[in-house]
Amino acid sequence: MANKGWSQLWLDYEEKQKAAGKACADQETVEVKIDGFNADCRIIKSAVKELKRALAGDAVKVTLAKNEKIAKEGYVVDKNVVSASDCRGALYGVFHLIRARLMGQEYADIAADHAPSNPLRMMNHWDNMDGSIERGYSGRSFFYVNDEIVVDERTVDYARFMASIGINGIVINNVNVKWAATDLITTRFFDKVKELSDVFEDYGIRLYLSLNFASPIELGGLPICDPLDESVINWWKDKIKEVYDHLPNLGGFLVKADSEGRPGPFTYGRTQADGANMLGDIIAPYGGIIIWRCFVYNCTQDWRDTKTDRARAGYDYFKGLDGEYHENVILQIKNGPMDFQIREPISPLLGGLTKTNQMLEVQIAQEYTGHQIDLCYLIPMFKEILGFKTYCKEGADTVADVVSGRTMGNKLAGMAAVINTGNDFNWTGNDLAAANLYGFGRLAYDTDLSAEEIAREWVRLTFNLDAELEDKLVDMLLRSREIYEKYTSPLGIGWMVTPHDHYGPSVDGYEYSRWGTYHRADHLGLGVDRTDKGTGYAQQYYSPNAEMYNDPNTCPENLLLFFHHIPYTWKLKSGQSLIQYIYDSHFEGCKEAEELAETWKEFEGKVSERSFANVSERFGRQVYNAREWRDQVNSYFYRKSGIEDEKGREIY
Ligand code: GCV
Repeated sequence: MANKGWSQLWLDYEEKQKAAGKACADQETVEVKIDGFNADCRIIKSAVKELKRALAGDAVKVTLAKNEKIAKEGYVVDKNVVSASDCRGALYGVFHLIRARLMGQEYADIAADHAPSNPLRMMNHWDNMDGSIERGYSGRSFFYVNDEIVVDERTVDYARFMASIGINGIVINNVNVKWAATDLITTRFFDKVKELSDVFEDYGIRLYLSLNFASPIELGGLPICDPLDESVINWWKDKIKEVYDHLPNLGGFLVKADSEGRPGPFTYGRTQADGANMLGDIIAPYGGIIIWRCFVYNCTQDWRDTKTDRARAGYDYFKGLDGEYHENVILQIKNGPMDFQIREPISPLLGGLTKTNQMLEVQIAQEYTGHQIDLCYLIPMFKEILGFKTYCKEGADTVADVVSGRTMGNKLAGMAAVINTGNDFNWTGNDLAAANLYGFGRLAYDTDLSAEEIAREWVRLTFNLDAELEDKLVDMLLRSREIYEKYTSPLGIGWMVTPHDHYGPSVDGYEYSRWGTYHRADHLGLGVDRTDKGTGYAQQYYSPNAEMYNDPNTCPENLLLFFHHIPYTWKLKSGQSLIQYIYDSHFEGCKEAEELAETWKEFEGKVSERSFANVSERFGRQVYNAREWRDQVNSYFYRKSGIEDEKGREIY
């Protein structure tokens, strides 16, 4: 599909047909019978189109059957019959059938019965209207060029990819809503947003917009945006009516307020609930929802202040308002209390809130995990997050339970990812980073899938490898997160990255800054004391997690430095001292990154030349990066501690 100018990712039907020896695949061989669904439904039409393209060459009759007993957006597939109670479910079932065929299953063996784990399965774009992407590592935006919205064939392919992995909501603009993006809710852009929303609707996807909380000032000319002020409320009422007159299918708004310089209710002495509920009440009659982010913290901290702890902020600001948020408001909570580090504990707000709709936010854009240069398959991390036992309730208390709505019976619940796409040929910068794009959607739809199952599916759908190479690639993906962790910041402490850019090492880069992201290394040890004697963050968890984290002897070692200030001579369970662990893990991680690059050489001639070249170039940069990290971290801690490497290796 190279002639299109962009890859077909895991839906490259032509390649698969070629690989299966069906060179001139004929769509006419595929017959689709519609039983009980409205054949004019736009989603059903997309499903039929997709079946014909994907299965071309198969002499098959597929039936799409309506069955009211099947769960919302779920499906049953039995050989060549796809049943569902709604059109989205039918489309997902169709993609299941296609997946099974592309992975080599015969119709006679295809059997599936699935209901989505999460009601909301969303992608968040941090695309700006000038075409740049905040934390984007895959080229420019494919939604915007020079402050104009683009809707073209690529947009349609994008919607197909998202539907194929079960995504049902997409936020099309950056949460930092600035400049032209504020105008997305004005006549300047309504027609184009509507066009985009129609493309999404064809694939069962709702379009959402990020909202500028200061719109009453910036668009309305009001002097304030106080959520309890009558004139502000009236302005929003008129505005939201106007928006829905033009965009009747809009899902709602995502709001970043009082965060990193963005406007919000705090300016007027109001709470986060005041802001969210005001918008929620106004949008409710239109069936819209307000997704309110909990990424609220003081980003003007004095590094000498050891009592203020950024990790505490989300819980401190939001827990006290539990139960005050209205029914169509949902809080979106980052997986960790800091900011998408390679390892962090789980945010104590997840499950800490017991009377509030909540959803999980993760980041597949690799801001802190290698910029889609370094290989870092994130699904194992997401599995850990979902599997975390919060102890918020007897039974059904994991993060997966909480964010699916099972724990507290919420209808509004789910998962969102900050997306890793751009207009690069391969969409994700590194061909292998598409595993995270694919994997997030599959996991959000079915949180029981394992990281390995997802990796294998993606590998098999994307490439045509023999069993041995398939195993190798799956293994590379599965090991990649730990490898990245080993050569970067140790044992949960995070950061140590080049300020602002966030790629490459700078151990003290954020140490004396205002962002609240300190490692607190001195000549005796490192780590942040977040125990009851320190910042008290550990106490934000339920028992027994609180006690477990509070004690360095029971704290999981991979989070030791997040919760404790530990001497370099501290003995880890392996018998190694902390300083020796730092040296060893950095040498090891770097060596393993070199091995990944070496193993990739075996794929030459087995994947397309383009893929081979793309990934080889990335591995070259990863190895360079890993060496930089190893040398900078090791020499920093050698100089600080004055303790020699037991193994006598050269530390620069
Ligand atoms: C969109 C981090 C990133 C910012 C991002 C912010 C957020 O701080 O570095 O680029 O802003 O998170 O999630 O709002």
